[in-house]
Amino acid sequence: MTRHRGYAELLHRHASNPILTAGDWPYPVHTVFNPGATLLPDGTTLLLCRVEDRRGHSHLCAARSANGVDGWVVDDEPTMLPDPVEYPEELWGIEDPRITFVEELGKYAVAYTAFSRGGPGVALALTEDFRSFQRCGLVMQPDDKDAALLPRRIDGNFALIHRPMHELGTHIWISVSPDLRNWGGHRLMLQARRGAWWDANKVGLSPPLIATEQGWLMIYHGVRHTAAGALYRLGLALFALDKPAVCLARGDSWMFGPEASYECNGDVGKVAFPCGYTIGADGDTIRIYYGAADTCVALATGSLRELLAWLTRNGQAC
Ligand code: BMA
Repeated sequence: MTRHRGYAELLHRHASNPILTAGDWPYPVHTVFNPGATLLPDGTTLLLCRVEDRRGHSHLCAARSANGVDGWVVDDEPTMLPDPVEYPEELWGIEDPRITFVEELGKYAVAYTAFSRGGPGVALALTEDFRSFQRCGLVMQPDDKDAALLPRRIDGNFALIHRPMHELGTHIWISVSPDLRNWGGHRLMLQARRGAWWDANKVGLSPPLIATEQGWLMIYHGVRHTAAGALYRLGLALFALDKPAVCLARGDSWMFGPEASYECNGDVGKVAFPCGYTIGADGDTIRIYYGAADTCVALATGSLRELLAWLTRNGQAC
């Protein structure tokens, strides 16, 4: 394991970062960032990227690659456009997709932020092929974002992780539904800390939870507000497999933060914001796809075993 300023370096930036930029797009776009990710059955890596135009509105566009690093084939036109006529919550765009394959449905569930006149809320859509999408509509009202579905039911219900905003603190919640449309059983899952902590006041889920033998591994972002602006960094927490609202461990420090020039310079500097990952055939290598500075897409690679071991060393029961 390499070290940086004495700290273990868990995620390794790919040498060809950023791996996707607006210049790779076949039509005019301003920025490309915060992609959801999945491996298709033939091994192709699919990224569903957030694409922002010069109005400031976002839509989603798919990029596919055989090796997950280069040779990306980007859809010729937007893959999923906001549909504010049928879905008024999408008036100002759709953002930050997180993809979960739900075996029971034989479909991918895409949880995304719908930017409505009332603020950002959580919407859900289902797809089999990332070409046509069946919308479930707004499932969490504003202000709420950073959502992803779990891949299977827990105690008979689907479970959605999301992040409602509140002046008392912006924490991560989990809610359940029998049908993906009616949601309840809301429970606080991970609280923002207070005071000087790197993850004080505002946390949010980053990519969807990762199933491991030890529990659901969560990569979450903590937002630190400084005089120079916000700093988006990543930490780890672990939750019980059969009771995902129960936190088993939480890391004290962040384990990845913006440092490279493409993470520090862009529309919103000092942001590393992953919405997706893929796991290699060895069951251990994790590729994390993240938006850098709200401008481009970058890739960092790590080992699930090392992430879990770090959490054991640097975490505490929560
Ligand atoms: C969050 C989200 C992300 C964005 C980040 C940094 O609140 O809106 O889409 O990448 O802020 O600007």
